[in-house]
Amino acid sequence: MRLLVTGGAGFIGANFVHHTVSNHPETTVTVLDALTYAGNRASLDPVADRIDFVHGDVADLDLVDDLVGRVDAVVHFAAESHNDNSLAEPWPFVQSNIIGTYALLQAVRRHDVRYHHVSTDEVYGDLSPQAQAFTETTPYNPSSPYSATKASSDLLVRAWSRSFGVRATISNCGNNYGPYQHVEKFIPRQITNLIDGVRPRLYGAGHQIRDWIHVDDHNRAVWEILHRGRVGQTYLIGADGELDNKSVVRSILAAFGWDPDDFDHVTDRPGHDRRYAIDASLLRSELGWQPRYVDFRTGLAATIQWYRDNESWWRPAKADTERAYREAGERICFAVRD
Ligand code: NAD
Ligand code: TDX
Repeated sequence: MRLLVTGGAGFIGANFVHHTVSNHPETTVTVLDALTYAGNRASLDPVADRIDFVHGDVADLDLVDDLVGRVDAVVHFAAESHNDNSLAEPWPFVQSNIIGTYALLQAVRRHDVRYHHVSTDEVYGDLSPQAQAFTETTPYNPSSPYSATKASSDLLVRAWSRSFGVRATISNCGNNYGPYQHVEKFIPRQITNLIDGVRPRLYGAGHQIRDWIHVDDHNRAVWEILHRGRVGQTYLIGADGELDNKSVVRSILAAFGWDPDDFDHVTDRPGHDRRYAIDASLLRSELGWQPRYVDFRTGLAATIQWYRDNESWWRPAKADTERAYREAGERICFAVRD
């Protein structure tokens, strides 16, 4: 199979390319990536001689049409992915996430190419602590500009599948963790703070719940859906990994041998979603997928070790990222109500 992977220099896309090259050497991989601040060519260094890399924008209709015409399938990871950035400046999210998906859909439609769309559980909005987990039929209710653009892109895929017969599948996954994740994101931010001797930063009281999954488990599910999923179907990907943010920070502190209260509460995110939770029964029953990382602390320990071993990968982005948080108004709060 000839595969086009968009966003392959980002966190999940790079791990997907590594997985594909290692486990499915019969597949030829072309990566299309704009190398935004979130893309890092170095994430593909271990496989550089086994893939083709194209530096370009998924919203470039002509480029995308040309590349799609040369492959059998597309896996679309490329997106602006950080909620905090979407609150500060939404336009790149509209451009990359909506127009970029439109460009790909028009190309796969024209060339009759199989398409897998990588999306997020955030399209469903948030849940109260007692509510049932999201399923494939939960109504869309996005909260942030990021999740609204991802929801928009999912709806384009559904429409192109139904109206034009595009051979598409969609997956909506929870929060990923693992190697090669940008230091703006929650877990790598706290790990790299602690490596630098800086206290972790918890938004508000830290009661928000995320459904964590190791990136390798996510990518094995994407591979299964691409090859054995039903065309036109949406699959939720989750590993029963619900944890509140304070517990995650405390697990990271414990792994570094710090006191459980050695963190700072900082300004909360506006519109902060309370809880995400995924029911992945369909994926498990239909495709037989199961997570390998069932113990969060084991996956976290491996991730911490990766950041310790790969400082040259994350160090160049660290100072700018922390400066951006300060400039966006993040402040330490000394009184946060539980
Ligand atoms: P990331 O920000 O780490 O990487 C995104 C990549 O896309 C970068 O390499 C960037 O350069 C590239 N990119 C951005 N705009 C582009 C454009 N216009 N043209 C070409 N390339 C462009 O993101 P990630 O965390 O790896 O997320 C990948 C996908 O998975 C996204 O679609 C995201 O919505 C989805 N997702 C992420 C998570 C998570 O926890 N990180 C969870 C569920 C779903
Ligand atoms: O310093 C921090 N302190 C903190 O408490 C940061 C950066 C985050 N947080 C909180 C906010 C969230 O409740 O941690 C939680 C996770 O934050 P992020 O890593 O920014 O992820 P989130 O907003 O949940 O979205 C992620 O999962 C779904 C990805 O960034 C999205 O791309 C994906 O769709």
